[in-house]
Amino acid sequence: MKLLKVLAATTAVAVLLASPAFAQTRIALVVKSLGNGFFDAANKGAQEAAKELGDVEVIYTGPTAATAEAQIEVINSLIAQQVDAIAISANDPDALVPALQKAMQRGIKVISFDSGVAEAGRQIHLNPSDTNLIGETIIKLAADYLPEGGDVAILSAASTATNQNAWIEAAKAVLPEKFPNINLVATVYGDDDSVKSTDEAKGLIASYPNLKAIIAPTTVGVVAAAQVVTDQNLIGKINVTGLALPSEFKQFIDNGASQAVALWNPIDLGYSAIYLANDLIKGEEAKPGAVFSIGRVGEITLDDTNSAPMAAPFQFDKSNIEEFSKIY
Ligand code: RAM
Repeated sequence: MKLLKVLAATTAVAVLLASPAFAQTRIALVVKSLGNGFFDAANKGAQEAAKELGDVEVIYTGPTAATAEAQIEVINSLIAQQVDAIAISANDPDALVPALQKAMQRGIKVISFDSGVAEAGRQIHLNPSDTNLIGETIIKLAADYLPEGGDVAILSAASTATNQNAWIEAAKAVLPEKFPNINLVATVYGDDDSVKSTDEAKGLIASYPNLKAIIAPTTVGVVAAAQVVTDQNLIGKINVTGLALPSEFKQFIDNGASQAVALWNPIDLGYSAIYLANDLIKGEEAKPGAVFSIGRVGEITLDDTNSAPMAAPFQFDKSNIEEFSKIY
């Protein structure tokens, strides 16, 4: 009887420790904005990592609109809650630095993932993939279906977004030499907001009658642009491409509004971000050359800016989007 009671008590304690409400470590996954399927997929991976680690609770949070101001409010509230770490995808590389420095002064570990924070405001940045490779990929996706060349335009996310701006810069750098017949006529910003992205896509189509492709390096913008092309009966005239979440975008490969898009695995990205934040909490030091374990995804080595890239992006087209759309 006594043994049974002891067993029951230990089981109860074990259950309490395993339940997130009693987790010893709280890591906030702060995204550019809530309601974005890409970040929901990253959160899926983050929760998976928390489960594996056992004593970690992931707080999935972010503003409703993808702005730096709104993210600063979220950061201040997380500082007040004394979370152990913040893993953030930034709407602006510089504007978040003072708030994140305050967090670090209070002992909170800070990493950026997906969209980076300037070095002064974080300990590590986890890049989904190599920036130059993504820049070249988004142009190539358009160029592959434009053998004669022609006018293309970029529909981006927020004008201050670190990741999109870096990819666009890299894309522009390879244009003259590698894609001389591709003519980039404009870059516009839909702020990862469906309504604004739709308006911007319509604006591009109205302003550039010879437009042959819209390149949207954002999962929100690419869906909006493909919907506009579909609604305006422009399938076959304007090819929409960029970075897309297969589960949201499959319909536009199926209907021909797009020939192909690319992306990395957002589940692995969120998963790895939590592992990295947890490594810092456990006392590992972020410094150039340091090797960090990211669970089932493997290891990463920090470069001289304490950043590290993950894998190359996958390309999705008619041959494989069905399969990937079931995963993310
Ligand atoms: C959107 C966001 C995110 C970006 C993807 C490709 O969901 O802007 O930061 O990585 O697109």
